[in-house]
Amino acid sequence: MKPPEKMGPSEALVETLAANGVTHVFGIVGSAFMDALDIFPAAGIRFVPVAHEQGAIHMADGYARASGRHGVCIAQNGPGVTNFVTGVAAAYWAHSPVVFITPETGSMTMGLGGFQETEQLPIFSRITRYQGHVNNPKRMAEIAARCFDRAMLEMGPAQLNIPRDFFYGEIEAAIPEPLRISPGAGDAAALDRAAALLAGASFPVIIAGGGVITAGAAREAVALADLLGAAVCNSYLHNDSFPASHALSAGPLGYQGSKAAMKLLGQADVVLALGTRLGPFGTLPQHGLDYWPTQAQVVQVDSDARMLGLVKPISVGIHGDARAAAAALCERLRDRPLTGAATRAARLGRIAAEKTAWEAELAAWTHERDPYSLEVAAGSKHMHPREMLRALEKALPADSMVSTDIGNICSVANSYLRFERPRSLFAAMSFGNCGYAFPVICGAKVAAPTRPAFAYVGDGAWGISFNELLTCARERIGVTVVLFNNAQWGAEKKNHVDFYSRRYQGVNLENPSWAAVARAFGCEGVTVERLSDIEPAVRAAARAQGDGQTTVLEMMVTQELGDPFRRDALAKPVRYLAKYRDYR
Ligand SMILES: Cc1ncc(C[n+]2csc(CCOP(=O)(O)OP(=O)(O)O)c2C)c(N)n1
Ligand SMILES: [Mg+2]
Repeated sequence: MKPPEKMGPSEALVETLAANGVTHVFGIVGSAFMDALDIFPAAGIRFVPVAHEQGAIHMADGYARASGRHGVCIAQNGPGVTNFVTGVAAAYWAHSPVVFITPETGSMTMGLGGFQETEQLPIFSRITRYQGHVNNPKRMAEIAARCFDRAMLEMGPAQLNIPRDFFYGEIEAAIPEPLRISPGAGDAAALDRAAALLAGASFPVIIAGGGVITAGAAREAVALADLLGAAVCNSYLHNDSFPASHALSAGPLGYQGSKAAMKLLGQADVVLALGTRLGPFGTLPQHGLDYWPTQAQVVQVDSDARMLGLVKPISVGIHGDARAAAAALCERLRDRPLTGAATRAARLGRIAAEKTAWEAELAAWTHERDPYSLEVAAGSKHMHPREMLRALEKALPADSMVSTDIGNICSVANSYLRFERPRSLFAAMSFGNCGYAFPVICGAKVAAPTRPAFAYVGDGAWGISFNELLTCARERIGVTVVLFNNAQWGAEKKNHVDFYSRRYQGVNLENPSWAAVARAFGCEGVTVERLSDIEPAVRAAARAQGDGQTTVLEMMVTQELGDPFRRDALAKPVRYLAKYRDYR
């Protein structure tokens, strides 16, 4: 660390950002932090002005997920900061190392009910990994640096809260070196026990989770799978945790996931859950398959010790980094006799057969077959969502990044999203907020400007998020929005169909021409009516990204709906009062 020198607190903050490699900060300008903003350019930091602070925090999230570096955003105290809330919660559950800077009412008026005053720490207390409060301007660099360290250490959002008068003054400060600490491979005895279980397995299966992505463990996961001859399932919405073209890749578990993956997991006698918390939603029965192998021995590796054994019972818990742990397991297994070796050929045959069967089923599954879907699709000229998603999958350029929103069609897309490398899929994770995908892909594109970038968004969720088209046009961020226009909040309508005798409330949408709206914003907008138009439209939109041009591809699809999100969480209505008798 360099010796302390005289500087202003704004300089201490900006120097700390620079020391952590920050080159982009998303936000909306505000008087509270103008003294620091003023010197961003001199520190090599581009301020990316957005349309809404929720967009800024989602962009920081997408930036972090695409790059593996910190995503950073800033907002005006009070309303600017409260606009961050949903995005912070989303980043928390996406395990995204974002640092969000929250200037606060001045220290001399706090508590007096002045302008734009609210207590900014309690609001975020349950959705952050760390909250740093600058309680004295002399501590600006120290506390800012700690936010950056903790966001990486715990893979989640850190808040940097700064009373706005603390940007001014004269201090002596030293800028701390970033601390990057890895938990390592984990306890040696636990690794030994895990290796023994895996060596004795006759049908080992690996679940590759988000930890494989954040730890950069792709190569180690492949090596371990090859060594064991184990099928590899992606944990829910982490379809980029293992290369899809690999012979051992079985596809994603969870909602609208791969039947091959679920059937193979169902046969496992030993499961290695590598870098996954085995979240409750991602392990629910799907396609009528209750696939979790309750008799299997489970080895779980997670860098957050609190996740070990939390959701599913485990035999061995390893508190470690997915990459280091996978490498340590490879080392222990390399020259060891493996029970599964005798049946390796049969197992590989089984894996190939399950995948072929699932592919054939998917190819034939061109539309939904429930009575509601058949009815609404019968008279429609629009595309079936599944056929449209298949055509999209084929049209996506190599090395594309895709973000997905929360909605019925986005969820069905899970079966049609395959990736060869990590940091390619940015789904709205467990927080599940509609409006996530578009700003997130904008942030990802800023981080990885040469990669083709696509956001899959339903028309309802689009209404929440399309304001960031302004940012795309103003800042020349070129992404492609694939907008599913089915004129409904489909995922929720599905519940009306299944549980509420089709008594629709607030689910039908009257849309403008979204393609025309995009053009009015200074972006490109194209209405896509036919399957054969998808590939040329995707190609043209991807090319335009290179010129900083954003395109909205408005896909006209039928109103049919895939299996619901939460069959587990709903029940047929029961009414007791005469007044509500008909509502059953
Ligand atoms: C911010 C937010 N509000 C409401 C919901 C509840 N919700 C979940 S899915 C959904 C419908 C999504 O509709 P759309 O985006 O049109 O996609 P579709 O289901 O039609 O494919 C809603 C309203 C949510 N998840 N997030
Ligand atoms: Mg919709």
